[in-house]
Amino acid sequence: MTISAQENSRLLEAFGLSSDNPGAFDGSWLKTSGERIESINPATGTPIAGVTMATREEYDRVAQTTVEAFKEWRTWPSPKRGEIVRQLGDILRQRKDDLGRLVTLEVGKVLSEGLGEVQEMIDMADLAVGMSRQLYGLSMHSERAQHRMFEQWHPMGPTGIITAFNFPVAVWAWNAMVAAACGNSMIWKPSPEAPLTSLAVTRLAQEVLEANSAPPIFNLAIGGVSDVGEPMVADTRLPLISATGSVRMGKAVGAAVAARMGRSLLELGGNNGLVVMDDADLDIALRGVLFGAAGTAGQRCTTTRRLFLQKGIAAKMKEWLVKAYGSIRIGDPLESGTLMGPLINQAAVDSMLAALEVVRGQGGRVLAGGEAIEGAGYFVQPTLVEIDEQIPMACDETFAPILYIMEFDDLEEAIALHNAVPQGLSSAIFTLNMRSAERFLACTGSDCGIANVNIGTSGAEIGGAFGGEKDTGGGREAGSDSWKAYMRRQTCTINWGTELPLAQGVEFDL
Ligand code: UN1
Repeated sequence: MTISAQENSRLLEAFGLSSDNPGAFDGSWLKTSGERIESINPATGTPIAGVTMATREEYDRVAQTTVEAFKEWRTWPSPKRGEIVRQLGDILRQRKDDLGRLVTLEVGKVLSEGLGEVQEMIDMADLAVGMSRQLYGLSMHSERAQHRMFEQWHPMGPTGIITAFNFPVAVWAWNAMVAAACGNSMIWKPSPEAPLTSLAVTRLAQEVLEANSAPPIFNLAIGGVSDVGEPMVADTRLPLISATGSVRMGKAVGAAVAARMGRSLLELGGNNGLVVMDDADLDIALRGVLFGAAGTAGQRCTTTRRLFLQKGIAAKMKEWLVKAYGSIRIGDPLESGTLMGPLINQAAVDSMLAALEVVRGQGGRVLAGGEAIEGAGYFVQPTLVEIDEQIPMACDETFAPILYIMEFDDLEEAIALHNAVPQGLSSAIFTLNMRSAERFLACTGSDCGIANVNIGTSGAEIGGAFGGEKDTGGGREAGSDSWKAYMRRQTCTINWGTELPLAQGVEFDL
């Protein structure tokens, strides 16, 4: 029996899940009546458990409860809200091992990444607890005598959170921990590919809310596009929609939310490039490329998809990479020592193979990998493709472990190639030359939301703002001042004098 099969029932039990679960929560679990879906273990292709999704009416009920919960939650002092987030972080610490394993079981990322994802949730909780005491506004000097002027931040309102399968719980935490500290209630629409982890997390949140008699702010509606996705995006009761996923999805969400004057926070696809200069420390460059390109089986929005090699080191790096790609251990992601698990489903395998077909037609030469792996589960070989110019396929994000390799003469050429794609999430340069590093970070350098030196494109810490430009959608989540997206700003001017002077010296006297 594989480790996955043994873990299946133990993990379901650990989170109070059965083979058939309701797919909506609004303080209590709804008797959902939508379509039944199975969560499939991508390493075996076998079902883990089923979920009955929410209908449109059931979504509506969850949304109404979320609106009611907001009315109370916004009146809690922010540090008291932070205390709830702190307790959620504590429970995640206690349950890290099981939740990390469930992530691995359900989406196929290797165990150390499954655990890392839960650690990312814990880190977010810690950060948001601190934020709850630091939701600072500015004060400014008024031009009018005996006047005081300042900005303050209020909770934005009930928030819709749409997440993708590849970070099924961490991305919820980026949003939920901060949104809760800021005073928002929320509804989570997880990916139908990863319903069980969302149920497990919601159960942990339920424990914390109930223990504190807090209003139901962490709600859940698992459902398809027409029953949950579209009604949520069009819902004028939700002033903020935060969506993570494909560019295609984000363009539809962004347009629909803008049409009703809502605010959207979009974190969409990347097509992340990594530049290796002749003077780089090639040892760390190789490791950075391997984790960035093959880690998570190429299913991160930050995955390294394009590698630019300066001509002096190109042959050597290619040789090392081909060798390393041949020894990446692929297999059961719960087994220790595995470096690459499966893709999420058969459609992902098919789309990788179809993309490679097109790539070959566009002149790409496969240096390593290129095939699906026969047998149970959705395994593929990590793939290296050499290209002479940036072919159209290399401008698209194929959510699979395909790395395109290009050579360049000088840094100016590399930067031009790097920026010549529609997406703008993450980027990296490996160099020991300070001028090259700074050139890459200058405003005429990388056009991405994330730019690293001697670090790969993936694996960002939560302390910085996370997100990207162009087709990546422009949103910023997680650290820094990203909390501002979850609040509304109010500028206040107080006249404590006995006159009513007008700004800009305007006179209006009878
Ligand atoms: C994603 O793939 O949607 O920087 C997020 C990283 C992770 C987050 C990835 N911390 O790779």
